Parts: sequence; C-alpha cells; structure tokens
Amino acid sequence: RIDEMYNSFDFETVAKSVLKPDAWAYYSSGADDEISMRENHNAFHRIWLRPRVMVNVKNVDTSTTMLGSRTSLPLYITATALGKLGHAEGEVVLTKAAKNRDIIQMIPTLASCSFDEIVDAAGPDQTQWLQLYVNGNREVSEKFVRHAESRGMKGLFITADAPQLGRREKDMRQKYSQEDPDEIARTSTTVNRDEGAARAISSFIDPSLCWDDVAWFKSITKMPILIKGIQTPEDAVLAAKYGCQGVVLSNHGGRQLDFAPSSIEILAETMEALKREGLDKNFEVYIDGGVRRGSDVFKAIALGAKGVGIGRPFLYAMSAYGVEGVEKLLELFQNEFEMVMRLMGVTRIEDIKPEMVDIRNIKDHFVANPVDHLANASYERMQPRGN
Ligand code: HOC
Repeated sequence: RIDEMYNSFDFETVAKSVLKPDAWAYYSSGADDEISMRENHNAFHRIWLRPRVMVNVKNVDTSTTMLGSRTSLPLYITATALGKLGHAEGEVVLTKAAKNRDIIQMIPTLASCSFDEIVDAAGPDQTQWLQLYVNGNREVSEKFVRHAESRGMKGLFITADAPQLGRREKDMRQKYSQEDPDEIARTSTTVNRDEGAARAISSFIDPSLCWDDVAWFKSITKMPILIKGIQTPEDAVLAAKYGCQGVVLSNHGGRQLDFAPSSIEILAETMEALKREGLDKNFEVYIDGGVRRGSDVFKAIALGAKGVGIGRPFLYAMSAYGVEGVEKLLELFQNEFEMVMRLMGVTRIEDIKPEMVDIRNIKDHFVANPVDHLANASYERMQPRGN
C-alpha cells in the first residue's frame, strides 16, 4: 500500500513485483557487470556530514532556481525512455506529479508519449527541459529542437554518453515484444528487436556528434545548452569553453560504460577545475545517478551541484502507483531533504557549503560483487545444440 512506502527503495521493491519481466529488465539493467550502476549510490555512502548546531532552523526553505526557473526542491525528474513499459499513460504521469509539486521534468527524446502530449499535460507555469539524442539526420534534430523551443522548453540537454549502446545483458536476454515501442523506432528501418528494448530504440543515434557541433546547436536555438553525460572534469571544462551553459555529470545510470565513475565522485574535482580555469560563473553543474535519499541531494548541493536528476526511482513509483506514487516519492524527498537541512543547521539552499561534507574517503572504492551471471542466464534458451 502506498502509505507503507517509507523511502525510494520501497517503490523499487513494489515495481519489481508489478512490472512485466521485459519492463523490469529494461528499467533496472546496467551495463556489463553493473559495477558503475551500483557504485552510483554506493559512492554517496563514502561522504559523511558535518552538522552544525545551535542554529535557528525553525523555518527551512528548500526551494531554489535551476536555469533561472523556480523549483520546490533542488532535484528534477530526469529523462528516462519508454515510460509506457511501466504505466499505460507513460511520461504524462510524471508530468502531472511534477506539476502538482513544482518540480522540473526533463522530457526524453525516447518517450513513449509524443513530445506534444507531454507538453500539453503540463501546467501553464510548469518548467520542462528537453533531453536530446542527436539524430544521424541533423534535419530531424533541428526540427525537433526548434519545435521544442517554440513549445517553451527552458533548456536543451544534449546526451553525449551514448555514441553506441552499452551492453545491458538483462535487457538483451528479453525479446522485445511490444508492437509499438515509440515513434522513432517505428520509423527506423534498421531496428532489430531481437535483443532487448534498448537495442530496438538505439539505431538512429549519431556517433559522429562532437564538440564542433555545439556551435551549430547554438545557431539553431536560444535555449540554454547543457551537455549530459560528462564523466571527467576535463570535459566539463571543454563544455564551458565551447559556450555551453552547463553540464550534467552522469554515467547514464550505469547503463553505458561500466567502470565509468559515479557523478558524485567527480563533482568536487569538476568544480575545482572549472574554478581554476575561471569558468565557474554562470555555468551550472548538475549530477544524476544513484540519488536515493534527501541526504544524497544535500551532499551533491554541498559539493557544488545546482541540482540533481533522479530517474529510476520515479519510474518505479510511477509503475507501482501512478501519479499518486510519484507525488508520494516527491513528498518523501521533500521531507527527507528538509530534515537533513534542519539537522545540518542550514535554512536556505545557498547556505549549503562544501565544508559541510567530509569527502576524504570518496576514492575508497568498494567494488560490490558483480552481477550474478549464473542467476541471470535462462537455461531453457541456452540448451546445447541437439537437446
Ligand atoms: C545509443 C542509444 O536512455 C536507455 C535510454 C536509451 C538509450 C539509447 C542509447 O535505455 O538508457
């Protein structure tokens, strides 16, 4: 029951029991041995807090701005593909919950609902951003970007960490049986649906995307441009030098390159590199991956993030309980974050500072057991020839 949901992990448990196996495999899978996927959350465990006391924390304000838009919390619903695998109404479920709780939503290129359906479901003052997979046919991308701007998107987030699809083997073991996965897959002539949902939708993405393309994007849109999928401080610096307004440090939820670092681990060094180069002003750094607790949000803000993206937990809340579930999860994040702020002795987002966290052990990786390949293999399909 929804009132038995006490944290973001609870929704994952319920989602696992209600989702069809192919949907669960697609949403929950990470690349290869899923080390990066698990490390994303584990890395937060290596950061400790330094609470200050004897501060008047009667009134705590968790609201802030991201790319100039107001939000009730420094977090947003990040782009995740194929929402209808989890709920019949797809991404508009997330839109409605975001509207009710003043939260920004990033609309995925690979949504199950059409882009316009998602924008139409939003309220008049609701902020939405666009996540873009750059198409091999640039005219398609140009048309989409211009349309998105005309529909009021407040930011363009170009995904850079997926020139090729990572191997999500749990997903690949599932035959992708949906008739109508999404518009882009439908129009592609080269889609191979025999190796999981991800492979079915990935065939149009342009691996030639590079830094020089930023100038072209700047020529076709006035939206702030941010690069999503930055995995080193060097590339964050390059994004600033090429004129982007920000970056999202992200390893794609551990779904692309296994052993890519978690974003929280490289956040402090990224902020330092930007500062060293004098590029930290008017440049917003976001992170995603592994954020599951209000304290995770706090740690990211303390280390310099303007906000954090959260993906799978919202998919799980949506799959388990629809709009009500996503709102409930947002309420839990609100309560947890507010409590952490109060117990840390801060009342405003701008007062959350690096000295409030201890990152001395941030590099002490504990590599969790890799995924259990023996448990995942399907022996019926793997019978030796002749059986
Ligand atoms: C190379 C194409 O973001 C996912 C989605 C879709 C990925 C397409 C990548 O499954 O992670």
